[in-house]
Amino acid sequence: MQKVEARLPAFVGDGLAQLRVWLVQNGLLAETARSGSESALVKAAREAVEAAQRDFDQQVEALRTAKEDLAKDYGPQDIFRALRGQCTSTEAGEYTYELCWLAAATQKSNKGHGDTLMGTFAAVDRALADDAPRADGRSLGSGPRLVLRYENGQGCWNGPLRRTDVWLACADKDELWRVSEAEKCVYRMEVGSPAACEPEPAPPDAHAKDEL
Ligand code: MAN
Repeated sequence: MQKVEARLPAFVGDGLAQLRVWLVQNGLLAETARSGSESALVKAAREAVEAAQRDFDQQVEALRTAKEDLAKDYGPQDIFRALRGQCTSTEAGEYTYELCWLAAATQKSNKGHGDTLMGTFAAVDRALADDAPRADGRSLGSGPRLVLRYENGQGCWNGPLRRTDVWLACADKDELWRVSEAEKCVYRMEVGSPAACEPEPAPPDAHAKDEL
């Protein structure tokens, strides 16, 4: 007799459920159908279909997440992709301010009053800075700078949703230099980061994504 293993088909997904169908079909597993109840073969087949559907749904979800990630703006030459998920913070008076790259900006009370969302990452922008140089080097200086826009933060009492502009300057390490609130609930973070030292981006190439 031919060895059973030699005839086994290759199963994908939930191999166990498919193996049971195959065993029943090949007379190796009893199909004990009671009247009115689902036969073993039908049950195994249904379970195999359900398992394959679950696999398929997971793949579709993984594809959706990957596509969403590809469509996200990680800045010129994708410089912020590697920083995603990392945070930097600074203490200032009654608050500690935290910037999480491409995620959230948060104002944390040092007096135990809880956290306030200052905005979540929305876009990479560019704007002109015109700041005086500082002795410690922690200045945006003047010229075009990358600005990360964080929007839709916690509602301001009697006002709009909080939002934060994160101005970037080239520096040796990621450091949140200072935070100001010139207009109520509109914050400005000045941040030094090696990510801002990248050379000027090449003009957008319409075909770049197609070639991936
Ligand atoms: C809190 C902080 C401040 C903000 C006020 C607005 O005190 O988030 O930054 O100006 O709320 O009421």
